[in-house]
Amino acid sequence: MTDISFEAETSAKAADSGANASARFRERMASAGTRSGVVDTERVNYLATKVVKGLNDIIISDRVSYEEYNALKAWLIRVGEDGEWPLFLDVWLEHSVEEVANEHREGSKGTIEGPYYIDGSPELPWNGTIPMRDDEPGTPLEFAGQVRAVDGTPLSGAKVELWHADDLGFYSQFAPGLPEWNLRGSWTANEDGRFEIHTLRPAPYQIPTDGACGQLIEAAGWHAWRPAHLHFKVSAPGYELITTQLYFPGDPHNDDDIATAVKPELMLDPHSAPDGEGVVVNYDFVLDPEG
Ligand code: MBD
Ligand code: FE
Repeated sequence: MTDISFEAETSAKAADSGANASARFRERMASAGTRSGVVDTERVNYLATKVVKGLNDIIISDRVSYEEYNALKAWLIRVGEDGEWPLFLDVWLEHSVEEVANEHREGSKGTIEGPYYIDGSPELPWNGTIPMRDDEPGTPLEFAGQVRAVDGTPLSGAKVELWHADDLGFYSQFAPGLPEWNLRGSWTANEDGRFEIHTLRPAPYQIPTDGACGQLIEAAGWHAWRPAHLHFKVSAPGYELITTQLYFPGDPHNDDDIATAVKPELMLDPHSAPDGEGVVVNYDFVLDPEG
């Protein structure tokens, strides 16, 4: 057994996590092809005009001063320096983009991806254990379920990707000192579309407080908390991939998630494990056909 030292992890700086999130996002956009992230001129003209006008309207109607304008300028510069554009956008805007994108779905509810997804996590059998350190702190969580189509067909071979923070609220590849794929894995559902995930129950999570986003939160008198959550991407050939998160009842931040990403359909119903060790929970994912 290795003794876990949290020293590296807890020395994590918002700017390091921000730099990682910015770099990972750029890589993904690059590998998604030349046209990804490109919007046609007419639409840019329409949307950018509307955004600029909206801000000008606020400045006039709320009589924004030079002090306030310069505070905003300084803050925006810092968001860039800290690499916190991914964090800022995903916390305060992505939920509306997700709402529009997933309105048509009849299957499981989606919610935001957030800034900490990494493609290509270790592939595990249908009932595998998530990669973790020998004495990874946390309560064991046995998460079982089935992937089905909206018509009820079990989706054999469906892929269930899970990523979550450790007990201190850090994500591997975004905080120092964590094994590369810690608490990240990809399960392949069995012939009946079933999977059994062995992991740990995540703890409530605070977004980095020492960077630009933390500065805004403090200046506005807000809080930095997200409720404890598990992130998923579930997919099968011929079906629309769903990105979602699941939550635990009773979390103090289920009703005031800073990222506005909680929905009633995403609440788990965990029970104590029969052997008294940890919790068990069941949740099925239902996918919409493509096209
Ligand atoms: C997270 O872990 C997260 O899920 C979101 C949406 C934003 C910041 C950190
Ligand atoms: Fe998260």
